[in-house]
Amino acid sequence: MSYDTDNIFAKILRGEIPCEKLYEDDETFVFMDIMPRADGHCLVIPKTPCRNMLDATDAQLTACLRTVRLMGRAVMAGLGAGGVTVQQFNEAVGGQEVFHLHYHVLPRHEGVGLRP
Ligand code: DGP
Repeated sequence: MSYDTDNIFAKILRGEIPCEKLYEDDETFVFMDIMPRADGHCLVIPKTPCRNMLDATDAQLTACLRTVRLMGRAVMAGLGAGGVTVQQFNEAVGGQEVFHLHYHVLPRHEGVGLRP
């Protein structure tokens, strides 16, 4: 499967679509999910083209997971979350809707389920 340079997250990276940015470094970018399933639900993406985890380089995976860990620690400390759920989907059959690699970081609180 190829990478579509017109996917929504590529447009966000190019600044063509607005987003609520939380963090960026040389390799990754983090912004709020437009349809949050938990308070503080954000998305971690690589800045370089990558369709999903199946075509990611080791460097892209390492950079993304380092940022996922950073955001996980941040929501535990900053939002008082009791835990963090990390989700990642590959291809339409696997639940992927936007075809630029992304990790969902979902802050969790005791007794509070994820919204649909
Ligand atoms: P999935 O590929 O299944 O992981 O779902 C894509 C996620 O991206 C979904 O939680 C909603 C979010 N999303 C889709 N379009 C936009 C957008 O334009 N802006 C932002 N911030 N999030 C989006």
